[in-house]
Parts: sequence; structure tokens; C-alpha cells
Amino acid sequence: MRIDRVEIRELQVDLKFHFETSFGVENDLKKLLVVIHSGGLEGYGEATTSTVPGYSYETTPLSWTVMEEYLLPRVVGRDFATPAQLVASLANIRGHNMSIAALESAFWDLQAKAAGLPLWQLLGGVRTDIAVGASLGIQATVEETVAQAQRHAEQGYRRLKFKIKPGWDVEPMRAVREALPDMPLTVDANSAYRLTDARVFQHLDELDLDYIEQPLAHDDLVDHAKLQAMLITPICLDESVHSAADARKGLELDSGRVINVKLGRVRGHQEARRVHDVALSFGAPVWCGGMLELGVGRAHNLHMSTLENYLLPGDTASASRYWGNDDIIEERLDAVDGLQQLPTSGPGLGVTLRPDLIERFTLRHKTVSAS
Ligand code: OSB
Ligand code: MG
Repeated sequence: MRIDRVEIRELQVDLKFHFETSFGVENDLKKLLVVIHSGGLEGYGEATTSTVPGYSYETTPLSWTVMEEYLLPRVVGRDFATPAQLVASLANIRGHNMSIAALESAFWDLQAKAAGLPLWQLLGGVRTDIAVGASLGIQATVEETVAQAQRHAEQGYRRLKFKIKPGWDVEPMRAVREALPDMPLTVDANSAYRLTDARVFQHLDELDLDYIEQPLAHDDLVDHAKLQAMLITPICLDESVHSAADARKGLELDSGRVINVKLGRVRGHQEARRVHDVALSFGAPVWCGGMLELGVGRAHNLHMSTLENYLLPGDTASASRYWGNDDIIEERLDAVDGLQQLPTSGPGLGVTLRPDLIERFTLRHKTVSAS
């Protein structure tokens, strides 16, 4: 399929809540929407970048530059038979996985539309109801943390994840566990601790958490393995896994026993599938991570979560929780009783863009056409 034209748009949207993590607070978000045009069809992708370089170096303004300078000049006007071919043409670009994934996933949408099939079938999915949890930011008080936990449990989420940071960990989690004795609970440290903080995790180990997400440095599989050896609770790797090769190293070293798969962090659906397969071969479950995605990114996450080894609830919570009615797609990606359904308005991703709203959120846009 020839790429006739690619449109990129930097969007700015207000999150309904302040999302505080160990690396900072996010509230007004910037996201990049990508539309690939090919022979009358449109494929949609979203860069899962952040406004600030806290989770990763990949920010949205950076993604714009990478698209403009390095990615679009190499793909527009070219013909690719598969998403794999498109990714292969960018193989000598180190990093920038979220930008590449935005293009790759848009190409998958295009290909599924050309085949007249829903994306999940092309990806090899096996289910269409997706169990989801919610990721809750750091709150001002223990009382507010417990109240948020109760509210989200009542809304039917299948698992609650709490952001922690040094000084905000054991005490709020003990209170949540006391309030919700049977609820699946997890914590996410976003790399805020060192091995010398092992005692914190030994206390958390008593709370019957499903896993402890990325406690240590983003690039330290060795210390994660040392910490895992001290704990009963599985460690879940997020920031440490950018490829199937990373997943293999982490699982072989026993740096963790669960993997959070994020489409952007691993360069797209093809590599996400490989991460999933490596984890399956180790008997390690995976789940779909979230990056506060808009409708396009959220829909890609749901399609990805249909693969067999997505055995734990993902972070693909209800869109209305983040945006109210102001999502960029017509379809409401809202969970009912902790289950999301795939959007099915036509083949591919199955979503319909809302041009007026997109125009309102647009900070800048650009179209690159084949000559
Ligand atoms: O570590 O999983 C994370 C959001 C931004 C950056 C990193 C993370 C997150 C989340 C939010 O936890 C998940 C979501 O609700 O989209
Ligand atoms: Mg995480």
C-alpha cells in the first residue's frame, strides 16, 4: 500500500484530574495524532508521548520534530506491503519508539481496513471483552486515597493500581488494603527507588499485591533481579522493556515475572506481539499499560489486549474518566462492570474521528504529500 499523504496534528487536551506520579504531575496533555492516507483509505495512530520527559525522553514536541525530520521523509510516497516492512525501513533509527509506533499502528489500521477485517483479528486476538483496571495518581492524603480506591472499586474496575514514591508507599497502601481486603491491588513506582529501599518492598510484600511495577531504575535489570529474589510479590517491568529482547533478558534474569506492554514503548503492534510471545514462553502474564491515551491510542490498546497472554486487567480505563465527553472519537470507550468492548464502527480500528473537536484541540498541524 502506497503512503500518499500523512497528516500530523499536535493536540492539547485537559485531563479531568491531576495525575501525580513519582516523576511529576500531568494535567494538560499534548498528544500527536497521525493519519496516513493511502488510496482513499485512512489509518489512525497516536503517539503515546508525554508533555514532559519524566517517564521517558519521548515528549510530544520531540515526536513532532522526529516525525517531520526523520520519519515522514522516509515513508511518504513509498509502498509497503506490511507494517513490518514499514518498521524495517526505519530500523536504523535508535529509539523514538513512540513516534515509530504511531506510524506503524496507523499502517495496521490501514491494512485491516483494506482487508475489511477488524484490527484485532489481523493481530491474532482471541477475545473481545477486555478486563480493565484503573491507575490512580498520588493523592494529598491517605483518606483521599482510600476514598478514590472505594469509588473506583464501586465503578467495577477489576484491579486498582496506585502510584507510589519514597515517603508515600506503605502507609497509604496499608489503609487501602484494610478498606478493600479482597480487591486486586498493585503499585507503580515509576523507577523512584533504589535497592537500598528494599525494606519498603518487604513491607508492601505483606499486602498481597498482584505485582509491584517498575520499582527501580529504568535500565537496571540486575537490581530488579536482586529485589525480586527478596520478594514473594511478582515485579512487573514497564520502563525497562523496549523490545522482545529486553523482555527475554528481564525474564531470564528473573528481574520480574509480569510485563506491562505499551504499544508506543515497544515500537508498535509487531514488537508488542513479540514481547507477548516471549512472555508466554516464560509463563509470564502480560497486561496492557496506558499512557493517558486519547480515543485513537485507547482503541489500539484495546485491540492489542485481545491476544491470549493478556491475562491481567490493563490500564485502558473508561475514556470518560479522563476526558468527559471530549474524546477525539465518536465511540464511547467506557467500561461496563470493568469490561471494555472493542469499537466496531467499520473494519480496522473501528473508530470515527470528531473533526470539530480535533480542530479545537490542535496546536499545529502539517500534511506531507507524495510528490
Ligand atoms: O507508568 O504506567 C505508567 C501514565 C503516564 C506515564 C506512565 C504511566 C502512566 C499510567 C497511566 O500509569 C495509565 C493510564 O491510565 O493511562
Ligand atoms: Mg508504569
